[in-house]
Amino acid sequence: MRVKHKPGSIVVLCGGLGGSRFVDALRLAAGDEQVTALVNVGDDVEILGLHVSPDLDTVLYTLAGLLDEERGWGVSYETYGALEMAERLGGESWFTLGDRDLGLHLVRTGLMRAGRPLSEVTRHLCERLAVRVRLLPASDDPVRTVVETPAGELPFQTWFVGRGHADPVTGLRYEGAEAARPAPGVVEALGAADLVFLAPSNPFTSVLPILAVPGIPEALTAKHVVAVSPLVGGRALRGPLAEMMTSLGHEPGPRGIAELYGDLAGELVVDPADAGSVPGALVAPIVMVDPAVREEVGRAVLEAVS
Ligand code: FO1
Repeated sequence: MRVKHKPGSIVVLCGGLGGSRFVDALRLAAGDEQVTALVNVGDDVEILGLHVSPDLDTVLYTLAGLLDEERGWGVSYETYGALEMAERLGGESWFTLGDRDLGLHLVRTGLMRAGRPLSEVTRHLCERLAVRVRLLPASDDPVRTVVETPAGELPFQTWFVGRGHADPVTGLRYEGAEAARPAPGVVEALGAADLVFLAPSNPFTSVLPILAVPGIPEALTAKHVVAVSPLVGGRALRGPLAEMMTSLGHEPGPRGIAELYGDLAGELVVDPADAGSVPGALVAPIVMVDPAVREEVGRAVLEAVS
């Protein structure tokens, strides 16, 4: 069942698994053509000479029905022959790239080396995988999240995957953001949006790196912006967000999320488990691990905000 009051166009600022599932929920409820995903590139990394865009790929694989849902990244039914060979030959193997996933990185990197920007390459990949939701990287310019820890500054994937996010986070910065420009279509999509969501993604590593690109926050002023809490019952469904909030001096719960986004979001949606935690917050079920409940979640969130 589709939503009764279908909003015009919806833009979702997102990254990671929570963001991908939310984009999936919204497009199931409102229709693929209504939804644009504005995706974080701060997690991007070069591995074995290939450009890897984990957040774009998680959204792409989720919408194409290819995601390894259990693991939350990469392609299901993967094999690892290429990585095993690379390791044997002394190549990088700390970042697990499966054979099918590598196929995508080879194509993306080839097109980028031929001079095509990430946004154009992403459009090509969507077309080939029959993904009709519009996927836009926040920027075609490099923006890289750097994590400050007691062990020093670490590139995001070194901190997250290489060191298992064990180092406490004392700060973050988004390298390159100041000089980055929004990718083509980003400002226009936000300008045309009837509704903008800050997805239930990690704010520090997924949403704020998007908002660090000059021109993007400005395009949000006077828009109906709704944040969806990435915490349920004080915990992230996955990942180190609650620990990060604590080490960065924020309350690890929906109230901390509301304070963090401040005036940027006019409304906050929280799960029924957190009803009453933030005065005025809208309540809708936001746990959407199971693909079978996503349409219902998308519908409930859209009903709550319209
Ligand atoms: N996460 C891991 O914990 N270990 C990995 O080896 C790993 C490989 C990987 C390869 C491709 C990809 O698209 C994502 C991958 N991820 C891996 C997930 C990724 O590091 C994070 O989920 C995101 O960057 C955080 O949103």
